[in-house]
Amino acid sequence: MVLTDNLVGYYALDGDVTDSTGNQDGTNNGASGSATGGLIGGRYVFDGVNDYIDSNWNNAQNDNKGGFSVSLWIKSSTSKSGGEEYVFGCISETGSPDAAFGIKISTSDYASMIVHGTGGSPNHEFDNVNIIDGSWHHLVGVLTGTNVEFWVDGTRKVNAAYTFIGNVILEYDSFIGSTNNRNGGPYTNFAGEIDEVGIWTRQLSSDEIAELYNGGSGLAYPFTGGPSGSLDNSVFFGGNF
Ligand SMILES: [Ca+2]
Ligand SMILES: [Ca+2]
Repeated sequence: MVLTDNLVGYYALDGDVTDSTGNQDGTNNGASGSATGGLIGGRYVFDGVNDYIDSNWNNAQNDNKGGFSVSLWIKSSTSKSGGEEYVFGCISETGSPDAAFGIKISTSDYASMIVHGTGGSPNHEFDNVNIIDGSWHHLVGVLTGTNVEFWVDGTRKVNAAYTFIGNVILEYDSFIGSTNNRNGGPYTNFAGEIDEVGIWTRQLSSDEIAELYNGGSGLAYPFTGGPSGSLDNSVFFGGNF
């Protein structure tokens, strides 16, 4: 397994919103991009009012609960005490309550993740560590097939068994810098900077998340410069694993 396996969208945000995988380029709606100033290369700056990037990625045909991961970096020094702000997400219309997946900042300025399954079930919602400090932070949300994981700066802060009963079908485009509210536009926009957004239709392993975090330096697509490079682990470790 290599990091590019099941990578369905990667937005380096180096002054444009192209998808490095070639699957679907994003569409920028007001955010300000540049070729420099990011964690790796450039990044986009969001005003917290109406800026967002439509990833143009959706997955209406699949239950993402079976395996799904989103990795991104954020930087902000603007307190969210006036209202939570999404940095990535989609709220679907399938089922009641709606399916949803989101990474956001709570009103306590905590990194947070939310997952809804369809069909009437409890939310998974996780507050964690305060990250509104003007520095870059790595956030990864993972659905493993049985558990929800939330990683902050290379550490798994949450590992909780699913309690919801339904599917996590993301039938509309996921947004970067906000969340898509039932295909009705952005909801709770983010004020700050976002860089290196990746979407996988599988679980990322702890080793892979460590590679992406890379001691706080990040790892540029196509992920050939990390601790174990792009080598398949079965080859790297001599096929014993
Ligand atoms: Ca970048
Ligand atoms: Ca604006």
